[in-house]
Amino acid sequence: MGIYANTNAFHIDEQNGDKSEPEDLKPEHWPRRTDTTRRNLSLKITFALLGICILVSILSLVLAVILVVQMGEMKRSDADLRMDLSQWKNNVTGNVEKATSSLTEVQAEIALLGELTGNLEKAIAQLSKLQTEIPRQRESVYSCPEEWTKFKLRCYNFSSSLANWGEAQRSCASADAHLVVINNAEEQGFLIKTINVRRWIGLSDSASEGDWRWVDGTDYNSSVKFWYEGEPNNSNNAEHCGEMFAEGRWNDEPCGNKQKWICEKPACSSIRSSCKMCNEPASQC
Ligand code: 2F8
Ligand code: CA
Repeated sequence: MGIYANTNAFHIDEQNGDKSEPEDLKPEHWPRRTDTTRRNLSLKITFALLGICILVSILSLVLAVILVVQMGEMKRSDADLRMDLSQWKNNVTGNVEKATSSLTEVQAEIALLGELTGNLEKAIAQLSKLQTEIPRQRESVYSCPEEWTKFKLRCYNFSSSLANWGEAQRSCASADAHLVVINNAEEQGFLIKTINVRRWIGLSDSASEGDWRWVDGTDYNSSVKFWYEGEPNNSNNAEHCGEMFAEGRWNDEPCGNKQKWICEKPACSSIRSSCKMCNEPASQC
């Protein structure tokens, strides 16, 4: 301001036509004027520097505060992260331990299951054996009286005397039996192997010609038949009783003929009481 003021003063003087220099610009005043200017400049620079220093200090302080705050936050975040990591580690460790424990349990269960499967297989094998053994054992506990032959669970008697069909049937009945009733091929096979002469069997159509009936009520129509070829032929309209030829097949024959016969009755169990069925004394059941 002082410099410009002085310059203005110089111009004013010039306008006024006064060509003389201002007093303070005269050489004798030069040193004094330079010192002031310098002092002013120094002061300005000093103030400027001071301002800059203050500004820098404030900025530094602000930056320091920000840094401190941020470091604090970072420290907190770091602590939080460490805590989270620690918890996560604990969780993972816990889960791994649980999984390991579960795996061990499952492995033990698998081993047990394997053992049980083995035992079950053994039991099934034993059961299978028993299934084949039971019928044999069951059959072994059934027995027949003397002079009777056992086949499956039945007893058979092959007479040595001769009689007509009616007498033969009554003879069987006196021994709690009946003339043989043939129910299947196995039984037929057994009889064929046993006999060597013709014998009466428990079949007749005495009540009505052609209406064949088994003595125990077994249904004739639905059961197996082993008639000889061309039989029954009711030869001479006089054949109403069934016989078994020596070779095994059946024939109708006059009921009055005298010949051997076959009786049949159930076998008796030595375990379960079948006295009524077998009609034997209790002591023998
Ligand atoms: O004993 C009667 C019997 O005689 C013959 O068989 C041996 C007859 N067979 C034929 O005629 C083919 C039976 O029908 C008859 O019952
Ligand atoms: Ca005949």
